[in-house]
Amino acid sequence: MADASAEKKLILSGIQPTGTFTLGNYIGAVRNWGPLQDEYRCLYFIADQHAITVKIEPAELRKKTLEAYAQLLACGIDLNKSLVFIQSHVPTHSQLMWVLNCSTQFGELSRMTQFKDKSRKHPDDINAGLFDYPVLMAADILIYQADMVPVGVDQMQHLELARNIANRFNGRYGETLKVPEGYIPPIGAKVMSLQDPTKKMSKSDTNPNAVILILDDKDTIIRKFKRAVTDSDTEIAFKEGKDGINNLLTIYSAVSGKTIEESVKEFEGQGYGTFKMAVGEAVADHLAPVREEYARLIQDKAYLKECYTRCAGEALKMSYRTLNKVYKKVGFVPTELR
Ligand code: ATP
Ligand code: LTN
Repeated sequence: MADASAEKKLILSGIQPTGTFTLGNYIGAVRNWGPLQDEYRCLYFIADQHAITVKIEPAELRKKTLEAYAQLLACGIDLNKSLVFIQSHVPTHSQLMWVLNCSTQFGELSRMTQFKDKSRKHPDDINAGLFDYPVLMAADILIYQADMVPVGVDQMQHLELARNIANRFNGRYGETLKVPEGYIPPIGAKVMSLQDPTKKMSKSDTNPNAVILILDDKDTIIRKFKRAVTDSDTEIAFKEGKDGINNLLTIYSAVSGKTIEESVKEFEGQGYGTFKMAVGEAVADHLAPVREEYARLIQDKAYLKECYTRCAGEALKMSYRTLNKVYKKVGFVPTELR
């Protein structure tokens, strides 16, 4: 990690290893993480502990965790500048979580949209982890005294909760935890499903045509865009009621670096077919280097291990500063063991 980092503000974010990253994860979150590395001190991690709140086979979780780690690096995160680690390798997150649980109300957790959605999706397994998920997320953030958390719009409610927990803890025990800010990208904070553009594009969607994966090949990407659900109109415009076209314009603008207005102008008077093809081409070309870099990295398990081990060691050291402070504030008897 770069030295002058002591004065730099700290950025932290995580992603669950629940599958190959989607274009939504990429545009809404991960691709923004790389460019932040020069200005901020950055910590990114694979949230494997969050991933077990829904059923996942152990062998699959192990495999997906390593794949997610390699995908993060392939998306432009540089280990000379940032720490990238696996959540379960840094036990202090869950230690802090216990304390924070006691500053969190049952009522506020009951109101979390993601909890309600996931409970509806998995009615046979509404486990306590699913309910408590946002408190672990708060601990992930607060344990490093993070200044800013870059996430997609769907995570803002959890971030707001983390801020409330920090404020409540500080109110009760005195200034201890930094209250973090969210960082939402200007374009693409919520990329929608290609099959139902009123729903967010999600890794765990069971319809493969709804989701572009960052490792999809060019033909697959173009095929999925060709099938994207739009509307019965013919105008390429960014307007209320045109969810499918709005989503495609957002995606196109995000990968081409153009504004929505510039994109609308570019396709003025053209048919949906041509437009969809152009979006598919632009996305495939944009993702090609990520795919190549991933293919190289995933072969080198020894390198990946060296990276996640070193980074977790550094993260653990950093996190103890907050954990020790918190333990002292709440009145736990000090020990030489940490
Ligand atoms: P799952 O389907 O397993 O819940 P997910 O696709 O929602 O997964 P997460 O691991 O929960 O992905 O999210 C990782 C990051 O990607 C978060 O910052 C989240 O806000 C962002 N993100 C997820 N989906 C989208 C989307 N469709 N558009 C923009 N950002 C997104
Ligand atoms: N809950 C997030 C993943 C996540 C996270 C975090 C994001 C876990 N811990 C801390 C930001 C900061 C999600 O589902 N996207």
